[in-house]
Amino acid sequence: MKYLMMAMALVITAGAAFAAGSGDHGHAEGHAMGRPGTAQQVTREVEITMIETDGGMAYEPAALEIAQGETLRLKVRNAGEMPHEIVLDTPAKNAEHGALMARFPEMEHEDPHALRLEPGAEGEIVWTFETAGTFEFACLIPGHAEAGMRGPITVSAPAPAQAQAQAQAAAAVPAAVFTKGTVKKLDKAKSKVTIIHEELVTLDMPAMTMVFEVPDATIFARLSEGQKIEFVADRVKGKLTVTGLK
Ligand SMILES: [Cu+2]
Repeated sequence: MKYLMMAMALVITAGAAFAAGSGDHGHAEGHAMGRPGTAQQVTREVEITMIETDGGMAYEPAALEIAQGETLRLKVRNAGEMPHEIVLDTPAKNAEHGALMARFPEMEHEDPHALRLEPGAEGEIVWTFETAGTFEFACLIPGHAEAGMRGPITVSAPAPAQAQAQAQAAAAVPAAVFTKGTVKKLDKAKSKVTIIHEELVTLDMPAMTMVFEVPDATIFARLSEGQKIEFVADRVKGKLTVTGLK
């Protein structure tokens, strides 16, 4: 009885989530919920267990609360005796896929936001939740979501103070990165310098010999042909420019 009530509570919650999210058909490009994340981006790990009970099927935990921008590693384990899925999407998309699954029960999902696990199997999804809103995780095998395998994912936008702090951090000027090079040629008339340079890490450019603009006259005056230098290069108005010199 306890399990049945739990399953009913889940169905009611999922119903509310569906109402909130219906009408959202996602974007033409990319995914409405965000994008696949990388191991380096993971900010939090969450363990999810798929369970079968007397009264139905469920996920533990039954809901996910996420801060916008978080990258989660969802470690999912199927503790049941049947195969199960976990598909993260908008309620509308999951309903759409669920209807397809009813017509093609053999269909398996191969998306980065979905997993299908055999009994006892484990798997993981790494996902960056870029969009605030209500999404859901559900098993789209016919009948399973209805039996309780469906839960809301609430992605909350950061509070104003937090958003401001994030914006400030993003605007903070990174420390200048100096690159070693040798001045090959100076063009005084055009205020350009040819530098045999090492890898320009900030511009993601391999070591090569290249012409740079030098709009800063004081920097240009300190350059001479054959000189070994350490300089800062940047893209200014679409042109590769020397913006600093040690
Ligand atoms: Cu299932």
